[in-house]
Amino acid sequence: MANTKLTFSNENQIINIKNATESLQLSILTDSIIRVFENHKKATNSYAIEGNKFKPTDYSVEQNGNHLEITTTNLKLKVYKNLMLDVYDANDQPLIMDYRGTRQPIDKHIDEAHKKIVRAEGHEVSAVNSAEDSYYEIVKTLADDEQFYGLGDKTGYLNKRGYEYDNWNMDEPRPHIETFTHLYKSIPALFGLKNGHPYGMFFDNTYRSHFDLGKENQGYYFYSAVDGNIDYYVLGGKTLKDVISNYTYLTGTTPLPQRWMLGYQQSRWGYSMSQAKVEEIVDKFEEYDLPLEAVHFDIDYMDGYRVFTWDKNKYKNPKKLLSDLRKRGVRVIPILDPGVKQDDNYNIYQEGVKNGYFAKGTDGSIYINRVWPGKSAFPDFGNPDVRQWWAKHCKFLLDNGAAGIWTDMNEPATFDGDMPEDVVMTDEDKPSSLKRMNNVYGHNMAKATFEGIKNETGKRPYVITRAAYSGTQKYSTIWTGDNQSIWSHLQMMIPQMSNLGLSGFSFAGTDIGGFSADTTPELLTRWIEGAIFSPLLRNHCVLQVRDQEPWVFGDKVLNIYRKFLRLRYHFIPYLYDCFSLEAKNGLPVFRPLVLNYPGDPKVRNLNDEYMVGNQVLVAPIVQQGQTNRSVYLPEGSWIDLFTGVQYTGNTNILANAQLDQLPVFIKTGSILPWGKAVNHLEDAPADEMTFRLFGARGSYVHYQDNGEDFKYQDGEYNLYNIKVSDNGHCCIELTKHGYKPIYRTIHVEANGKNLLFTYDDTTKTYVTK
Ligand code: MIG
Repeated sequence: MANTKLTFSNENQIINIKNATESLQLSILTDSIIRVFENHKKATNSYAIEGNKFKPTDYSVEQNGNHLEITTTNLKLKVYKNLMLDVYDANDQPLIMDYRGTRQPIDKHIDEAHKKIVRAEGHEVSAVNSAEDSYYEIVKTLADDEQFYGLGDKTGYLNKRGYEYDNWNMDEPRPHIETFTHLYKSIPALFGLKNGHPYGMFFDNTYRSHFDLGKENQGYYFYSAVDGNIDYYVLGGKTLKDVISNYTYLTGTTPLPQRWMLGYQQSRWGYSMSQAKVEEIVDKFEEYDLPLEAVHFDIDYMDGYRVFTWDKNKYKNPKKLLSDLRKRGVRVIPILDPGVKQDDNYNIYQEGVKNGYFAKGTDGSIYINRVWPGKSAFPDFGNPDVRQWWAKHCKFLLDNGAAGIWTDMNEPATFDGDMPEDVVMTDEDKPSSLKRMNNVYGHNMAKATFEGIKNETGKRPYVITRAAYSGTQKYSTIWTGDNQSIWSHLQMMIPQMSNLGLSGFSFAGTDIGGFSADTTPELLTRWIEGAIFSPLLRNHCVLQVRDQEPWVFGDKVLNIYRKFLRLRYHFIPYLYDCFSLEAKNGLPVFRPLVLNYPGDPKVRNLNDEYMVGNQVLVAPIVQQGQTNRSVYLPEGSWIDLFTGVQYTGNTNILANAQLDQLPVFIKTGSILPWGKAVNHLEDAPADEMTFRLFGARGSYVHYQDNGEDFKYQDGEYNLYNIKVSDNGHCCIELTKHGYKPIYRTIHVEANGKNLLFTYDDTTKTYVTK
């Protein structure tokens, strides 16, 4: 075969390459994104990528000795006669190289008979999805100096090298630990630094798939799948940031949230069992002078867990309750599960049956499994009609005053065994099965819910989903599912949120305090501190565990909790600015240091620090009993947010952090907007804003819009340029005025002074006295 010749065609940025037996298609989408496709006659529609992503791109295709060479400004691909593929960057640095050897599975020193015994006792022998049952595998060479990031919500550490993972959405109630290969989400987006050179790969295949990232062997890593076409994207870019931006260009960025969504939210399974309990919680937030934007209603508010109903025995008038709460500044986010109760007298079930909207067994009857409502049917969300139907019914919750919808159990989770893979579902316009649709079930449910809210309200929808696939970030925020009130889960928050951010999910959060198990005063305190910059800021827990509201452990914890919520509110305009940038460039708000400093080997395995945008570095205490810690500060100079002490970077410092302290460092030269510490974010446009300079000079661009709808997409937003120059001179310019209301007053705290600017209508400038 090595001697057979390659033939190829090259038309409209698509190159079809053939040898005697096989063929390969390369599509040059942009100068940094190339799709690698081998047709196995499986479905080709993508749930992650919407619309045409081709950009007119200059490239060349040449026969070069023993290979075909495809070159764009950022990438060079070499295809050999056996269709082996090597990818280099613009400087001929190897990025992604097909492995020429054969795999050498780890010898576990066990025969089949003993495997069975070990399994029977409940010990897992290997990942659920071992490469051995794969339909195809893609093996690439691994360098000694190569790190991996991304992959969504996987457990473990920031750098995924040395571990194996599966892509198969599942509900995982056991304590999430680093040996688990998969949780609720499948985000097959892998980012690497090979000898310091960044690249990415996105494997757009929804079937069960597997990554081994140098666990089996130090010389290679591989991806395998049980079915589907070979369909992956090579992502290049000059920097790791470029690579991430290219991934989100392909799968979409997280849209700008409504401003209030960045405020504090309280939740608990059980609150919504009674109206009185909900009111008591809101009363307590007022009594203790704590910020609160939303209370989440778990499954208890429904009538017998029937979706799109409200229990009239518990709630005389839900609409009135929600509107009363809203007047007090608090919104309500009710939950929806996919399972529709099998009940002939229930309209949702009736409609689903009548229209054939539920997943079916192979015998054609409606597939039934048990979830909260008892025996239930499962909407076939891969069918666009089903999504429309679901979207339409969201009106019920919105009419009652819901400010968003929380979608849970959409892996899909079931009580009576897993849903079999042959359950019949629809893949847009063709029959399919769970085998292909499992990993996009939550995606399609979230998308339907997003559309329901958008159509009905015209506002930026607030959907929170547990299950997701690549691209779900366009429709929903996510939380990391059922963590536990244990220190290792606070520790895991940092790498998990970091990798979710790199994987496109900028709007994400953990259950603060821990979902299952009893929290402790110290853990709750360190969790609210460590998570205070988490885009989704929600305390949530399960029924039955001890209470974990801010006040339950007495004044000491309460005062610290309040202090950090105040800090959060000061940072909301900054977070919002980060989101306005993110919506364009796809770079996460909560990010690992490696994204900002990929050239610094010291941050490539850093699991206990994170950054918020480019300016804020956070080093939380995530160990029980600790009151100081080592903090690595990368290049440049850094200012302690609380003491003002300045440190030169490229070094470790020892930071003190008593229970009420969180080490936060601001990059010298930053100007940050400083929001008001209110208990409820106002809907009315703010007419003043404060900016704080850290260091002697700096500049900053600040974004403002109405914070709730899509008008900003038509230019209804403002941009302010704040600049303090070397001589201490400060100047503010409204560089874009598309949103009518502007700040009339701007305070700038710089170099120990508080400067006051007012807007002068005649000159249309900010003036100071
Ligand atoms: O199996 O609705 O992850 O946040 O409180 C439990 C009850 C179902 C799981 C979610 C959790 C939620 C809970 N749900």
